[in-house]
Amino acid sequence: MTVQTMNKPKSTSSFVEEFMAKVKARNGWETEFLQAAQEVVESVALVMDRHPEYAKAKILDRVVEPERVIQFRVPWMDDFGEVHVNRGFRVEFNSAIGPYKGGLRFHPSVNLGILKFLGFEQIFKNALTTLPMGGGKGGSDFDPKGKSDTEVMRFCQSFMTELCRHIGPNTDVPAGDIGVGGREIGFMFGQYKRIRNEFTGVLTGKAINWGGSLIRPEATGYGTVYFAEEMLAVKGKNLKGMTCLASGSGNVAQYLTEKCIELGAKVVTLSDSGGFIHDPDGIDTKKLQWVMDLKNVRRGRINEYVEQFPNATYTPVDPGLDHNPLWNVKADAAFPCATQNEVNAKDAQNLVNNGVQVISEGANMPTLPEGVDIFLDAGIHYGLGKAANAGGVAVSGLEMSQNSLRLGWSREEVDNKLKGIMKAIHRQSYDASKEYGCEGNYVVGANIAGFKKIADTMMDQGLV
Ligand code: NDP
Ligand code: 2IT
Repeated sequence: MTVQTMNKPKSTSSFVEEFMAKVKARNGWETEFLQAAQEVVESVALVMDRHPEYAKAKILDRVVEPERVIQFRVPWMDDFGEVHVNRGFRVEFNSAIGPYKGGLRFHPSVNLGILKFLGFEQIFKNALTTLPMGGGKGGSDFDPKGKSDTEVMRFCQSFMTELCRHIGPNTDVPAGDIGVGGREIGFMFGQYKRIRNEFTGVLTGKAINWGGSLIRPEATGYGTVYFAEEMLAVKGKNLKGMTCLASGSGNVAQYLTEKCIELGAKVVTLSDSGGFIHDPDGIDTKKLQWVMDLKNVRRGRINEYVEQFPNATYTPVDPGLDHNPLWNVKADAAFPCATQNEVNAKDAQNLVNNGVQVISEGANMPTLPEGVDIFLDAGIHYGLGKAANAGGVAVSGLEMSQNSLRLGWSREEVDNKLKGIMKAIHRQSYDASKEYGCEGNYVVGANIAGFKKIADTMMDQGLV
């Protein structure tokens, strides 16, 4: 972020430049990681000014360096007897406040730079949840699309055969992310249990019959909506009656839509990597049920929506465009729920020009830095992913607690805890933004609140 505006910190830009030059020299090719690091370093520069003891202990230098990175070969055989070789990773980034915790992503785009950005974000996100979880992320460049259940099972078993040496309920507890849902968690849990001969809460996002938590599938989407409600409440507003845009049509987008419907808001778009649908009548409960069946059971594509509901339109992705027309649909609220860097400066400007009031990010780092600047300059409520989508990992933390207690809480109990956590994340972020002179700037607030918890803990624990 380069523009200095009223609600942004007047930080010592030379500190940021010098520090980031060192990070770039070591990680030059990891563009997403550098993007994530730049945002945090800019946000916490003022904290470093006020806390010379952090600089002396090289807290920031240590925070940008993962504690451990594991990379491994994942060989598997398809249904036709052909051998494939994928790459598996686990980035164990920071264990200051608890066991490494974070999802696994299976997508052909996965590489170390992407997993380092996700693991880095996870450190601060998890710190904000108020629960004792460190930060980690993993995954593979395996593409589950078009694979049979047996192929996915063989892949998951091969992946876990190596990963199981490195994880454990008190060490590192993975969960789902893009391309990893209940089916994959089941296959991986089965293999872990078989090899290690232990039934433990080593993964979260498990099914309810074997140690899962109620509300975990819903948690990220619900939490993202709760965060939007918290931001709006500051100005005495709420989502009721608002027209909303969502991208993606996976786990996060589906339950986000469900919660919007419940709160009287109207979601009019969903997407996948092929394009987006626009349903001006709104996606109601029945239509959402159809989408869930399409995506989770039949594993189909979102363009099928318009055959079923002909009032809607489908717009395929046009790689020649400099913007995504999804974000140019007029709306009051927008929820990016697909992937990183899906909202560029033009998209952000289109949203603002169309009068959007609130953005709450279900995805991790979906908005490019120039887009973030546009939202902040426009003074709209902008909830960055590491605060807004923390409900998913928060309920994963509650799943770990239930596993340790060997009991399960009711839907209401977990949902109430989730609401309380989202409120707490909002409060901490808001208060930190105010304390550092940028009231209402959740980027600065969330990064500072998360970072301070990690930094103070690392100070307590000595040079490790
Ligand atoms: P899913 O795999 O369930 O769904 C992902 C959705 O995003 C699909 O509709 C997919 O379309 C679309 N998508 C994925 N990659 C791309 C891409 N490169 N370009 C365009 N569209 C894409 O994943 P989730 O819903 O779990 O995750 C969505 C986002 O939310 C991710 O950023 C994830 O990191 C984040 N998140 C997830 C949490 C969770 O608990 N699951 C928690 C916190 C954040 P297609 O099918 O065509 O690939
Ligand atoms: O990005 C995320 O926070 C997740 N994918 C969820 C991680 C978790 O451990 O539940």
